[in-house]
Amino acid sequence: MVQTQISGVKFFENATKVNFEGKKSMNPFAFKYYNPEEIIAGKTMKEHLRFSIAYWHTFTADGTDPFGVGTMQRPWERFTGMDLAKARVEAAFELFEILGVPYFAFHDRDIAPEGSSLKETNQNLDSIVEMIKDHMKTSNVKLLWNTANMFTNPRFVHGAATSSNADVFAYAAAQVKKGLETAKELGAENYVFWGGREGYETLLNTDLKLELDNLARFMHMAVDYAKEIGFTGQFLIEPKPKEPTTHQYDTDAATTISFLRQYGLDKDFKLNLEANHATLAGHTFEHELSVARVNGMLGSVDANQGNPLLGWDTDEFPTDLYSTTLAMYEILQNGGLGSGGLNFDAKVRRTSFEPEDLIYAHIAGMDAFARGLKVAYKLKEDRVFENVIAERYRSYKEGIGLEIVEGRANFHTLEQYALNNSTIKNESGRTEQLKATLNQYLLEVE
Ligand code: XLS
Ligand code: NI
Ligand code: NI
Repeated sequence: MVQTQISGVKFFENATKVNFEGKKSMNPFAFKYYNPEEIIAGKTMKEHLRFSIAYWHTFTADGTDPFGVGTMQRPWERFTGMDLAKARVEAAFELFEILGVPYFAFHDRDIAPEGSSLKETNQNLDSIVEMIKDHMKTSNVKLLWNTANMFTNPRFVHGAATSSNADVFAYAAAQVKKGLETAKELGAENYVFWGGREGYETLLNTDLKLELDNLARFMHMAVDYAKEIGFTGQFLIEPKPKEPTTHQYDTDAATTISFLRQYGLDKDFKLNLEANHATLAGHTFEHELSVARVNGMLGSVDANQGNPLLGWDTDEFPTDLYSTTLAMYEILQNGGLGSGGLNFDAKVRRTSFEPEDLIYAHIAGMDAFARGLKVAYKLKEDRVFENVIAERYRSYKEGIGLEIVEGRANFHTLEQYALNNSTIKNESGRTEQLKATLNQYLLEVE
C-alpha cells in the first residue's frame, strides 16, 4: 500500500486489495466476475478489458450539481492548493492499487490547479506530473490517455479551437502543446480530444465554415507537434452531441469520421466512444462502436451509462449487462481495443458520498464488463449472430446478388433482372427470437 507523504496516513483507511471471489461471494469488497488472470481466447481478462480510472470523477469532483454544493466525503479534500493536488495523487495511486486497475486518465486541470498566468499554470502541472511519474515507477499503473480541459475556464466561453477569438485559439494551442509534452513524459498510450465547447449556440452569430476549418487546422498542428517531439500514442476524438453547446461539432461517430476524412485527418485519429454520449445522440452504445469499427476507427471507450429517463450526461457507472455484453461483442469483433481501454468516465451518484462508494462503484463496473466479455466471447464462439447474419444476406453470395457486390451489375442489368423476376419473397428478421437467445446466454454462460 502506498503511504501518503502528505498526511502520513492512508486515505482509503479500511480498504485492502480487492480480490476475485467468484459469483457466490457476498463480500462487497470482492470481484464476482472480474478475474484478472483468467484466460479467455489466449488473453487474460485484464488484457482484454484494460480498465482505466478517470481522475476527474473519482479524485477531483465533489458532487456539486446545479441545485446544490458538493456532498462527497473525500479525506484528501482537507488540503488546499498544490497540497491538495499532491494529496489527490496519493489517493489515486492508493485506489489504483486497491482495485488492481492497470490504467488511469486525466485532464490537465484535474491534476493541478491553474496559476495566475499560463507560465505558472504550467509550472504547477510540471511538479504534479513529476510526482505522478515517480508513483508510476513504483506501481504497475500506466496512463491510458490525457487531455486538455478547454471548457471550464471562462476564456473558453466561445470555444477553444473553434472560438471566434484568435487569442483563445492560440491559448488552446499552447495548452495542447503542453498536453502532448505531458503525454510523452508519462508514456501515455493515447491522447484524447473531447471538444467540450467546440460547437455553437446560434447560426445568427456563427461562421460555421471557419470554425470547422479552424478545428481541423488545430488538429493538424497537434499531429505535427506530436511527430516533432516523438509522441507516438494514438490520437482520439471523443464524440458527444448537444452538451454543453447546442450543436456540438463532433456529434457522433459518423459525423466525426466524416469530419476527419474531409480534412485528411482520418489516418491520424481514431475515436473514443462513450456510452452515455451515444445514447444522448439517439444511438445505442453498440451502434457507435460498430460504426467506428466498420470504418477502422474504434480506438477506445469511455465506459459508463446514461439514465434513460434523463436527457443529459449522467455518467453513471456501467451496470447494464445488455449494454456491456453488446459493447464487448463489438470490441471482440474489432480484435480488441489496441492501445485503447475501458475508461470509467463515470461518477458515483451524489447520494453515494462515502469514500468506499468509489470502490463499490468500480467493482460494479468491472464486474459488469467482465460478465459482458464472457457472454460476448461465447456468443462469438458459437457464431450465434454470425450464422444468422450470414444466412440473412445469403442472396448476395450467388446470382444477381453476387453480381452486385462484385461490381458487375448496373441499372440496365438490374432492370432486366427485376422485369423477369415476378415474385419477391422476404423472410422474417427474427428480432424477438434473437433477443431471447441473448437472454439465455446472459443467464446461462459459465
Ligand atoms: C464529457 C466527456 C469528458 C471527456 C474528456 O462529457 O466525457 O469527460 O471524456 O474530456
Ligand atoms: Ni468521456
Ligand atoms: Ni461524458
